[in-house]
Amino acid sequence: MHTAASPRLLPTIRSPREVKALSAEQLPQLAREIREEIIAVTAKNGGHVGPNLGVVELTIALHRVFSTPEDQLVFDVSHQGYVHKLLTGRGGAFFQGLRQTDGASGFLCRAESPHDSFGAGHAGTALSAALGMATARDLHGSGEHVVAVCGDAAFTCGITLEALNNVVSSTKRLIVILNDNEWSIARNVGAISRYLNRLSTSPTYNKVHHDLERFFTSLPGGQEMNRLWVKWKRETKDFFVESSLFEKFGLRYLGPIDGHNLDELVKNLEFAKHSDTPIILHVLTKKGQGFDAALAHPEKFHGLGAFDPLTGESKKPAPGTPPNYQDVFGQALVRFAKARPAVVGITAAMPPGTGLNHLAAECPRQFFDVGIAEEHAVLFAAGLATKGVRPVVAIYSTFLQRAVDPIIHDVALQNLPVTFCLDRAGLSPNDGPTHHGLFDLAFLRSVPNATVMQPKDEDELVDMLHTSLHLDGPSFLRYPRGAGAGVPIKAQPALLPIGQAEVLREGSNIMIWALGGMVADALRLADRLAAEEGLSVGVVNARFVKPLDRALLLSHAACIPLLVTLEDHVLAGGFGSAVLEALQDADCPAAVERLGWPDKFVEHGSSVAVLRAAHGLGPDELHRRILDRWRNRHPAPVETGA
Ligand SMILES: Cc1ncc(C[n+]2csc(CCOP(=O)(O)OP(=O)(O)O)c2C)c(N)n1
Repeated sequence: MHTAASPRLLPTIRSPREVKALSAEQLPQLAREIREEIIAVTAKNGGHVGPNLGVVELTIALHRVFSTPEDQLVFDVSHQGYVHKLLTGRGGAFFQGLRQTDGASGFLCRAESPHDSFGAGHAGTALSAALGMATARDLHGSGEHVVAVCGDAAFTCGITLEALNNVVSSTKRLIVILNDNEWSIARNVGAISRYLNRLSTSPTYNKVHHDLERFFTSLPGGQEMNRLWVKWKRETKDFFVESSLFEKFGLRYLGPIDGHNLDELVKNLEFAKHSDTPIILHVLTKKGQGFDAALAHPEKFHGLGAFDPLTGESKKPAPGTPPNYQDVFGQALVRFAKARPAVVGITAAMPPGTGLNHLAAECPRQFFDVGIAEEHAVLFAAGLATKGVRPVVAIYSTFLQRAVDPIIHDVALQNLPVTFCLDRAGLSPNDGPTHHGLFDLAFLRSVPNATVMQPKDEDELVDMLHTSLHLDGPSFLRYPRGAGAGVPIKAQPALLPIGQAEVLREGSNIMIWALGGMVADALRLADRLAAEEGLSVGVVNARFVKPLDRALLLSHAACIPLLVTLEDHVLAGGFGSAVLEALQDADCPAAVERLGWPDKFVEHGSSVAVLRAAHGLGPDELHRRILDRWRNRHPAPVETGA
């Protein structure tokens, strides 16, 4: 805690210049204040607590040694960028509004600050982007430094390895920080993770290399001696000590480095800054450092909602809150997997987020966590499916964007029975554009053999999962983040007729074809339009985007003056587009009002309701838009005098 004798430092930091001006003795106090601020703000707003508490010293050291925005720091995922924000003029009220409307984004964002050289939210992008920047710098002949900060789980991403394969052929100057805390969201998995663990616990490896390099470069003419030493090391290959994997890719390796020791970090970064070959610094950090609750529960504190800043206890949901879609899905999958051993679940590093943690706990042999490797997850499922296994691949809508090619080329083309469960379809409001799931229909609708569906509630989700496990080809279920509608789950799931919509309410003036959770909105809109305007408004639960219930659609188009489509997806290529195409193909000139997300990236915001209202999809805006369209076509009769 700060005292009268030590005034707070954080409020005085308006740019990295002030970080550089502090004395080394003041830095631990700055680190303490940053941690206090991060805990206070995330306790209120939720966020990525553990990853940020783990990089406090690393980020301070980066800003001591490098000078943004001239130098570029590229953070992988960038969920660990809060410290960087606090040191680059985004503290105070802006940071206190983290992940809220008009507050700081939870990720780096080029539009937010010139210090954010690259925006992100998906994993594994930093090394490729940084390599592009370093190569552009070389082409321009400018001298800035480019530093990629990658977590250990980023190295489970194929893209990171593809970038690594290209480093030495692209540039001589690139600094890579491997921020190794042994955790992805869950514990990191796979052979690379085990390798890093061996590397960081080996007492002989690179301490020797590192000390010698530092010794050489401290001597007059030492750079040349160091160059010869590095050359000799390369030529003798593994003669002296085991050479690291990274050296085989042509990067100089330094480490392991204590990621909470500011002095050690600064010295190593200074050394890296002058390296004449690409270099990787293996920095060991602890997720949640400085907060006991987060240290004790790294998985929970990777990213979470509001919590008690003293105990770390999560705020309890209001009594009566229905279970989350992810848990309903996860528990239903356990039931199906127990009844049918061929059913397996696959996650790309998101066991709790997808609800597959239930399967992991109850049927571990039928559960696979493949790391942050969505493309591999889909191809792996395709291979399993060729041999009679029934894979269920659970990937958030936004992360499935990574796997479009294997969906088309490896699953759909070969018509393999793989079920895809796309959680977070719709908004992820506090996270923002990197995490909203608003594009999946546009890329799935065009895939031959695909069945694409969205349930109106959690009971129908279980029906759809059950139905998908009886299909001969690929199927895709999309459902939103958060709590279900609160309906009971039937003891026996229903097998849904493929391509058949459900008429929930008949109407003669307007028919709203709604998809997923929007069905509940449609029912409320129908009530209000009836009560306030005297209109007869029907509601259809579309259920299937592909195949669409064309017969029902055409029968409505033939006799109902206005059709409305309502979806939690961008309008371009979405459900409403499918409706228009079907009508056009049948030469049916129906009036259709399409309601969905506009053709722009939707920002982060305090809640779904706030963002919906801002983009014309709040209850009042929807009511007005439907009414405007109705009145456009049916103007009120002009009153004439006597
Ligand atoms: C393509 C993609 N898949 C999944 C995620 C979800 N995700 C966010 S952070 C994270 C783990 C990152 O671990 P690491 O890179 O080691 O960083 P740390 O959080 O441990 O600092 C995952 C899986 C993502 N952001 N992007």
